Amino acid sequence: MNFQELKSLYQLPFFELIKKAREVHEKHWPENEIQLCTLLSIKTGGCSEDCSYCAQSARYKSGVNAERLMPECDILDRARAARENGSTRFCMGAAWKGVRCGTKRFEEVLGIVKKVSELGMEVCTTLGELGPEEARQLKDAGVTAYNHNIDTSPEHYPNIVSTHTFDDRLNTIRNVQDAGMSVCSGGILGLGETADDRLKMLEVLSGFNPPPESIPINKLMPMPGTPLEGADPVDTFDVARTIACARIAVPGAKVRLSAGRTELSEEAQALCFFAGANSIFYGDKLLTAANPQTQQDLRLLEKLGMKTQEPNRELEAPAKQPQRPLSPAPA
Ligand code: SAM
Ligand code: DTB
Ligand code: SF4
Repeated sequence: MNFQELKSLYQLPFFELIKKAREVHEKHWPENEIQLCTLLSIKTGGCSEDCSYCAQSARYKSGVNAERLMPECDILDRARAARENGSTRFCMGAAWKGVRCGTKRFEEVLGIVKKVSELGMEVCTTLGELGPEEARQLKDAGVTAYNHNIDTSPEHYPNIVSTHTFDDRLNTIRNVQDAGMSVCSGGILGLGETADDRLKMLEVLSGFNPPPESIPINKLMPMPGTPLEGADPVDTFDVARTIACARIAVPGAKVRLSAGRTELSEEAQALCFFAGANSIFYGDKLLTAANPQTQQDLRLLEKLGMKTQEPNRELEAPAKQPQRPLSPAPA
């Protein structure tokens, strides 16, 4: 879906936009289900990159200390606990610029992925940049989806990060797709971007071929010590509008209402679900930041009469579609 189409949607009166998104949602996702994903930071802090929203960058005094890769047995304990709590997807995040074949840490991660994948949940990793061979090896080890966010528009990206480029992000995403993993890619609202930046981000995401399997929409959690600690909060209606546009632009994707739910009321979250979000991070902690308590989330889903989704153990990457470019051709 191109920028102009997205802009016409975004500018509709709120209820018209939500109504359109709901129609798409009910057609593609009639089950009234929410996917529960558990996140675990397997390697926290000390990252070489300068993403200005991130508490894990070594450049900012955020109070998050650099840690080593968690031991495999501890990660497996957390993965088992996530499964027992009803999570159907386990996502392991590492504060690295990227990973390289043949290094000790990559071999360790491959071993961890193999074990976690035996538990029967969808296995997602987010480890930074990947080349083609790293992507193949992760896929062979059992990764079903790889999270790599484009975060904002190509134009705004250099204002947020200087240590890698938007094209670097797209290259990794291409390598993930070529290896046959599903792509989980989305962004953050609240980085000082305009509404147009959000729509340009969605234009890029909707141009992926195959389309992203999931689209996380994060609301910036302003982390003390980061350049964005004082950023203005995003209006809830803008969050809902962005989710609605994502739902319409990529109907088959899980749209994940991701970071920032602690700052959204139950009513605001219900609005986001109605607008097309059908997945959440579940568990008291994201990577370093807080998330709603699990009991609170279960109560909310019960109040809304929503079911939790069964795991898709055979998760296949969405099929490639004929003749669609990775990113849209310039107008
Ligand atoms: N290092 C890897 C990378 O950059 O892809 C993986 C971890 S990184 C923390 C994953 C994503 O978390 C980022 O792309 C960003 O979208 C999101 N994120 C990080 N800090 C955030 C914050 N303070 N508020 C909202 N989202 C955040
Ligand atoms: C995503 O889009 N959001 C998650 C996950 N992918 C890895 C991370 C959110 C991080 C929030 C800030 C923190 O916990 O430090
Ligand atoms: Fe590092 Fe990822 Fe944080 Fe950027 S978002 S500083 S790459 S952990």
